[in-house]
Amino acid sequence: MSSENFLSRLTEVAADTEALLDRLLGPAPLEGERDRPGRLMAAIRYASLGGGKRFRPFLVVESAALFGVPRPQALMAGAALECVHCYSLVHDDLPSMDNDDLRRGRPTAHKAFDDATAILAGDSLLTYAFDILSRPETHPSADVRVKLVMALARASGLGGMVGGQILDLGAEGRFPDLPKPQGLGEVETLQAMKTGALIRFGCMAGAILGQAGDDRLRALERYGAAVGQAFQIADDLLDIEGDAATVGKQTGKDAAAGKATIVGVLGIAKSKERLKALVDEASSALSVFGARADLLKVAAKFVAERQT
Ligand code: GRG
Repeated sequence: MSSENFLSRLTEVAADTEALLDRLLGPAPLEGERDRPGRLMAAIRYASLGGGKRFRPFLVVESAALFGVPRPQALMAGAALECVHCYSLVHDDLPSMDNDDLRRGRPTAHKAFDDATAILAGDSLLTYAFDILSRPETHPSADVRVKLVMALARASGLGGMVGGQILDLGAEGRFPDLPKPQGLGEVETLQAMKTGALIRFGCMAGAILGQAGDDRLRALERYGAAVGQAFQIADDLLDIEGDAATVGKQTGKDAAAGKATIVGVLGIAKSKERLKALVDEASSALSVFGARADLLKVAAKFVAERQT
């Protein structure tokens, strides 16, 4: 399995996710909705369409393929995950969080609209994710849908991404009652929550959709944990070594903000060694699937070497 294969499959999932989100985020109100206000729809569509690698939906689609899950179902779960991801980017870019002007090579949502509209667009994307997961189109079994809802809620919320985000802000010294993370272990925990939890969910979603046994679910969880950490280290290295035009957002911000990063603790050379070890760990976690998981193994390598 080559990296060209991986890139063409990623591009296919990105195109399918774009088309699906475009349909799901149409103007017509659904049963139970009164209206879809135009300004809010415009901000939601701005934040979620026309950009992004769609790496998280790719993880859902490819992990689901290991269990023969119909692709339209996997794409629905992937679209739900992407909605949570896009909401997190909109809120993360706000002046009270990371205060960024550029995202995906374009003005951030609050710059293109205004803070209040961006906050509400993020809120809508978050709740819409669970609307998508709860539809029979995502899976005919209500039991599977509830498992997906619970897993995504936990990955996104206080013990997952949002919890990681407050620890991250605390690491900048913003809150007197929230001590800065000390040492590698605490920084790893923060990042496993902030960035890792959604990536781990993406990998586990395929096993949930496929009603897989616990051993296979745990194998994908282990893979997702390694990929999540590799993703964050690569992101931190891009912040130091990348250029803003290629990365599509401002670089050099982590050190300036005093962020807690693995690269900050280990240094650049050791972090690059760590990346290689995480790619190996990701591959070995998938051994139970044999060659059928080769694409996911290449994906782990891509994450570690990514330039955007
Ligand atoms: C505000 C609740 C809340 C959470 C924010 C995701 C996040 C938590 C912050 C984003 C800040 C950041 C730079 C995190 C590092 C990793 C990351 C999520 C990068 C962006 O994801 P990509 O590269 O982006 O997949 P695209 O644009 O391709 O979707």
